[in-house]
Amino acid sequence: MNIFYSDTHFQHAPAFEVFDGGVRVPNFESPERAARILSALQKTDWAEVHPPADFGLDPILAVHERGYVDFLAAAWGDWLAAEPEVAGADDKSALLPATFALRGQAHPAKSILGRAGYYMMDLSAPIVEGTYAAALASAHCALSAAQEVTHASSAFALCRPPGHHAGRSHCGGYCYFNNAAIAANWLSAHGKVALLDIDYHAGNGTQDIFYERADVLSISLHADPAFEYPYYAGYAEERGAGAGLGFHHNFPLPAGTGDDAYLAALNDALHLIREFQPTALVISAGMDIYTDDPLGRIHITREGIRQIGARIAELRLPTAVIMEGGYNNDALGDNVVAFLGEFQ
Ligand code: OKP
Ligand code: ZN
Repeated sequence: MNIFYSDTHFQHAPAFEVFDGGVRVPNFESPERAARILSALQKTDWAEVHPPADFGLDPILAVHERGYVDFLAAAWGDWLAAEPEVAGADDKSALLPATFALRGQAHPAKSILGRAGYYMMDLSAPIVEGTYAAALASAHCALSAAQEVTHASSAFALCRPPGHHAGRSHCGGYCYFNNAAIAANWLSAHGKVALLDIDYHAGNGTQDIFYERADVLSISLHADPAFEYPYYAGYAEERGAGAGLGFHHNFPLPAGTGDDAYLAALNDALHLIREFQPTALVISAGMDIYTDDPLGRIHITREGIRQIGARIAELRLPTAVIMEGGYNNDALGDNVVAFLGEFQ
């Protein structure tokens, strides 16, 4: 299987994120994650690692609003140039605003902090010097995997930073460009596409991007947003709108969900995909469903992860697997290998 990976991700390494209660914690979405996945793949006899091709900005601008892309590109320089808010408050280690726009009443802001608060959904997407370069390389890994499955049965994009919380015009939850959505949109020029998100967290960004489209079926299995991040999207009654009504599906799962209940929900999702008859499949592959994940509260075993891979592979669709979350670094590489091994 061809794997698309870029070292550029190392340039994105924010030292911290902010948890509920305003607590600064070391960023869970660390460069080590990709290093662990890469080294586990290199130990197999079926993974061939390649750098991504350069697709430029056009396939990204087909998914994300121009103003948002411009913001990401300029954010770091603008942040360094901005005056500190109060004398002494001059920690410039990451751009992270403290005021967020309500989209219903947001006067266009010119200052860097105003734009940051408009384009960010939370305190989990700090911008540092290398964020834009890493996000761009990550999107190009996803596009390379998409291109690969126009002639191969499967490919893996070892994306970092991840993407599924990034919407048309916002970042959040460690995500800046929505890699899987960019790949699915690129593939949609060739026929109908299904995007299945198995990350532990609801893929609110992907939901936002495809909500009114009927040519991309988007499905997300995740912890119920009634108790889990991202709280404001991912409920079962959200099923698309306009032409896209009926082409988005959420499967919220209770805390403590184990392999059997997960696989039952997955079967329902796979049934929807079969009925849709797509020409290609994109998987948002988050390994934070794993039972020992520090951010997760469901209990999928490694054998469960392997079975999830096996059932998806049984669809026999050209499949681009896009890396999303997964924060148990010791288990992450083996979990990815268990999942991907089923696509051989
Ligand atoms: C990204 B992905 C709440 C903190 C939330 C953001 C989690 C982002 C997950 N206590 N932090 O879907 O794996
Ligand atoms: Zn996640």
